[in-house]
Amino acid sequence: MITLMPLPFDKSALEPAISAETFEYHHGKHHKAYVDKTNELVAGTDLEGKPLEAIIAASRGKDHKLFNQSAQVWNHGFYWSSLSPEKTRPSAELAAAIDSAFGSHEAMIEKLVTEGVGHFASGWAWLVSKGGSLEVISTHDADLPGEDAGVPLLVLDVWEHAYYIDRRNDRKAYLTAASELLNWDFASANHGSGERWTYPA
Ligand code: MN3
Repeated sequence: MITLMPLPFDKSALEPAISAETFEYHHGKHHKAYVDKTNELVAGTDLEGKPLEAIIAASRGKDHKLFNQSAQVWNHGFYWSSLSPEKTRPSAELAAAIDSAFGSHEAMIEKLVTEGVGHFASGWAWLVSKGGSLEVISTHDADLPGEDAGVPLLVLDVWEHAYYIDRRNDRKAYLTAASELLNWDFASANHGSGERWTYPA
């Protein structure tokens, strides 16, 4: 069984940037629905009981319905982990990589927000570590960076359900506020390990 990963903070911990009501829907309804649907789709198949990453890998490019649901489970777990009410800073190694790739921390944040604002329709804006450097990329709908796209360090959800309650159609206001809540301890751990985060079993 794939489980609904608990939020790593209280649902009101990121107010006013992201409201408790947004998390009630986004985690309690949207994320939960992706979990329930994934379990429903793998029930009775040889993917039942397999780790989420195995389900995503097996369905990518083959079973769109299962890929979309299972990838969304992973993406949301990664997104909750990418946010923090604490003031965090990149590790020295990650800070150096950010300066080298983007010029400054502020320029990297601007690139991430711009990528999210410019992304057409639903998707995700990612900071990834690829081939010894860092990149900002976006993916459509439920898609997540494949093995050839590097190791994800952080993500921001740019689906409307991430911000419509708080910001209506103002995606930029949401992304700007969320960019100040990024969990740099999480990003630094992903950067340091060089391994892809795994969804909690
Ligand atoms: Mn979402």
